Amino acid sequence: MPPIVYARGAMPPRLRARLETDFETAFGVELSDPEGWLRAEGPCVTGLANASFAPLGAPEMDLMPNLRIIAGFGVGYDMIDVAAARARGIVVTHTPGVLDSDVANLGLLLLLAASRDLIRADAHVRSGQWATSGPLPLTRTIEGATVGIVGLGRIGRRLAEKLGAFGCEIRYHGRRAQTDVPWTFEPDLMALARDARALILCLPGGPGTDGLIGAKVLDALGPEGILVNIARGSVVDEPALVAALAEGRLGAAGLDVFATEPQVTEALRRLPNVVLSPHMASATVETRTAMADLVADNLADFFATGRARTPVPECRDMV
Ligand code: 8YV
Repeated sequence: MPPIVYARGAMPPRLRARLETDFETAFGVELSDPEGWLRAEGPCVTGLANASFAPLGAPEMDLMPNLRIIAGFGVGYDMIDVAAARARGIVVTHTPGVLDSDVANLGLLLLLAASRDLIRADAHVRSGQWATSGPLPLTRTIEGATVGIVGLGRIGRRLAEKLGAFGCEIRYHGRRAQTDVPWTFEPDLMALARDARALILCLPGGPGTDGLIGAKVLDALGPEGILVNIARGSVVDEPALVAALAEGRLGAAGLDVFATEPQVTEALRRLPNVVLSPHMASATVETRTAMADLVADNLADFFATGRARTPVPECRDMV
C-alpha cells in the first residue's frame, strides 16, 4: 500500500507533479467537499503536504488519526500548531536553507527601492514628468548606514553578509547573542530602532512575536528610518505602521508580507512612501523548485526510513 498524502492548499506545479508520481495523493483544492472527504477518508491519510497559510490545528489533525508527518512548503510554520502535532506523534517539517538567498535578496531590493524612492522614480519617467518638471528630490544612501536585523536566523545572516558589500554597520536583535557572527548583538529593540537607519524583520511569526513592532519602535526608527518586512505581517502592528508612515513619523517601508494578506488595506496601498510586493520573497523558479523537492523528499524519506530531512526544531528528537 503506497502512503496516502493529503495536499492542503494550492500546490505549486513542481510539488504537485512530485506528489502525483511518488504517492497516492488527494488534492484538497480539487475536492468539491474537502472536509467531507477528510471525515470519510481521513483515517487512510498518513502524510500531509501543506502549502496553505490557514491555521492547521488539533481539530483538523484529529480527522486524520493515522497522520505521521506534516511537510510544510516554506520555512515559516506559524500556521501549524506544532505542540498539537507532537502530542499526536506527528512530525512537522519545513524548508529551511534553500530559500535564504532569494528571501535575503528581496529584503535588499525592498530596502534599496524604499531608500532611493524607486517606485516614484519609475512613475516619474513613465508619466513624462521628468521632461516637464525636471528631476526628483534627492534621496538618501544606505551606503555605510547602520542596519538592524531583527531575527538573525539563516535568512538574517545571509542579509547581513550581503549588506556588508554596502559598507553597512550591522547590529541584530533576537532572543540571544550568537557567538559565531561578527555583528553586534543589541538586546534592546528600542535602542536598535533609535540607532539604525533601517530595521529589517527576518524573525518567525506566531504568538511569541505578534505585534512586536508597534508605534514605539516605529517612532524610535524615526522620520528618516526605513522598515523592511520579509517575515510575517503579524509581527507588525499594521495600523500603527500606516499612521507612522502617513504622519511622517516613519520615513518609508518595504513590505512583502501583510496582516491579512492577500487583502492589503487601502490605507496602506494609498501611501506613497511604501514599496509593496505580494509575499514573493521565495518566488523564483530556482528556489520554489528546491522548496518543492525538499517537501517531497521529506515525505519520501520519512515513509522509507522513518527519518525526515528537515524537521522543525521542536520535532528534531522525533526522527
Ligand atoms: C512561502 C514563506 O512559504 O517560507 C516561508 O515561510 O513565507 C514563503 O516562502 C511561500 O510563499 C509559499 O507559500
